[in-house]
Amino acid sequence: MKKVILVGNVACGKTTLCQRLNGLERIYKKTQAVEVVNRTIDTPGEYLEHRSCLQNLVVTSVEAEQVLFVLDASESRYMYSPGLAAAFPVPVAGVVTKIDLAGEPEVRRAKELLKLAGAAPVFAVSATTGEGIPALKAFLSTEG
Ligand SMILES: Nc1nc2c(ncn2[C@@H]2O[C@H](COP(=O)(O)OP(=O)(O)O)[C@@H](O)[C@H]2O)c(=O)[nH]1
Ligand SMILES: [Mg+2]
Repeated sequence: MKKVILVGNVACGKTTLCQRLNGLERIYKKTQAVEVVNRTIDTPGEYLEHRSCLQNLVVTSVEAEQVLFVLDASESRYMYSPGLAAAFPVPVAGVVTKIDLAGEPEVRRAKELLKLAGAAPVFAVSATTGEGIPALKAFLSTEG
């Protein structure tokens, strides 16, 4: 699997996705600092929400091969500025999470917002049910 860094708001589902990608038991744990789990770098949501911390994400992403912008489909609040992906030194893809909690229009809106932020391709998953996870894993396991 590519070395991945997860970026996204507090509680959007980064840690749960990290656990799912690494085949770990899904246990709630507040992320207080940058954490490396196998080849996944999990980050606190505050790094995206507090704009003065954004540079920490950009610098830390140098360690990764792929950035994932994560967006909760069931939550209308988001912090991705248009074109934000261009600030990162590695490719940025998008993951809409919690699709089990949202309707089709919300999922579509979340995908569009991630595309606007410059993320491509964009996946839609539920870390709870596992829906969409195989496609994301397949993408992360491809070279280049
Ligand atoms: N229903 C549902 N809940 C989820 C999903 N992903 C995460 N959650 C829940 O959302 C909450 C925040 O998740 P967490 O992974 O800690 O978010 P983080 O702050 O981005 O790391 C937890 O209660 C998770 O169980 C999902 O795909 N579906
Ligand atoms: Mg977390």
